[in-house]
Amino acid sequence: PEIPHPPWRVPIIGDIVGIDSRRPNQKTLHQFERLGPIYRRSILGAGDLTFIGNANLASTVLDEEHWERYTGRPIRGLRVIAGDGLFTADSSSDAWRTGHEVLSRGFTQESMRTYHDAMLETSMNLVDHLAASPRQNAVELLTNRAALDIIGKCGFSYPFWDSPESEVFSDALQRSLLFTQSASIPFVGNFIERRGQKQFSDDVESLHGVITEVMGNRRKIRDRDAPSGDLLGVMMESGDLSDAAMRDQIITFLIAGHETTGNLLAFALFYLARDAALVEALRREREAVLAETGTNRLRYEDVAKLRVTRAVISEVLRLWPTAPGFFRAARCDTRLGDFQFSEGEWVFLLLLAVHRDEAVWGETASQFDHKRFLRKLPAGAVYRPFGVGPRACIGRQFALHEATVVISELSAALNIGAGDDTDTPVVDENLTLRPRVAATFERC
Ligand code: MNH
Repeated sequence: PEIPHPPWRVPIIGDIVGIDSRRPNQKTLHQFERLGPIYRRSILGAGDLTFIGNANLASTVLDEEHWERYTGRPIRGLRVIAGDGLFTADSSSDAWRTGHEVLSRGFTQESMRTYHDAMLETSMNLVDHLAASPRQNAVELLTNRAALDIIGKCGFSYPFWDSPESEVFSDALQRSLLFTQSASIPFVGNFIERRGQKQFSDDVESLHGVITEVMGNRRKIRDRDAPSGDLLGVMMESGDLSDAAMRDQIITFLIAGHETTGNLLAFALFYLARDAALVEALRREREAVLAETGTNRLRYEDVAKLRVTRAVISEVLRLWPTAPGFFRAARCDTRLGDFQFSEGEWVFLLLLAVHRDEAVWGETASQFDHKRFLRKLPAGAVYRPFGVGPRACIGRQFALHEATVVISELSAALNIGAGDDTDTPVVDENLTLRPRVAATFERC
């Protein structure tokens, strides 16, 4: 059988009708509704793009024996920015093997412990900023700033919060990720690429300028009080990475550690703003944990006990996986559902759809309900917001600890109100999913 394709195939050029270059992943989610859980666009000059969107097909391609991570076109596009950093390097390269081995040392329990206080401190900063004006129209900008500050401080001893580099970095990153996404879209992407090239080069230069600043700063403080267990510390001490390789890794971690978590926090605030009882539950849970210690400051080991807070975060990442999907390629000739794939053929697994599979999660699959994560997950669930396998997210524990700390601090300190009356956020895309969140905050 032939894999379904969207209607209105154009002679010679192929399946270009209905591509949404601004919100490609949300468009794909809707395509599955009419085309079924697998469909393909065949486009002149771009080849075949195959999308999969249910749990059953996902579990097939997540089997590492027959399928492997594939460096898709948007990822290759990122190499101009992130070189051979951990995210963009091919699995078979020395850059990936060395990078993975060295940087893993920055994510041990021991290192995670040393990051905790910086996460708390930034959370308090975020509370102050949210409470500073009665209404915030772009909460996502502040949560992204907080996430950049946290990865900057924990990874590289570089606090971004009050630094002018913060805005430079965020703006340049936001635009260049959008460019990378749009330019990698078949057909329309070629026009976008030509139009945006100059701005993109400028942005890449700004990003690299910030990295020079971060490295210079770290070298200065190195002799005084270098926290040797942080990401830059483990890279410098290993002696295995050239300066160029370190730059690639720094920019990779500032990017990977910033947008995904910052957007997750904004999504969480969207739902908390609409459920005062849930906020109350988070406060009670926190008070119970703190009562055992007799202080009002969360310690590292307290965070794992915040089960409801953690369930909120898990549910946000189910409904809105901020990294909305990833690529897999066939290692050999193999079957996927009813279809035959040859070695090297690839698919894009849309987590955004897989996480909403009604056959697994029931008919309320598209609604927010954190209680799902207080029970055993349903049979057949494929829940992989951080990927899986050797190329899974190296920052998973970091992100979950961070998000739990931030959400716990915010919900304890602030009453949160919705800034509009929608029950679904408007979500922009720039490789990650980014909600527009308006909300009101007051200290309680
Ligand atoms: Mn993260 C890879 C999701 C936070 C650093 N990350 C991935 C992948 C997913 C992902 C999915 C695999 C993508 C693929 O297979 O192509 N990451 C997330 C999400 C969050 C997140 C949803 C937050 C929420 N990631 C972080 C943080 C850091 C980080 C925080 C750093 C501190 N992630 C990475 C790196 C990779 C990665 C580095 C690439 C790992 C590799 O390929 O070896």
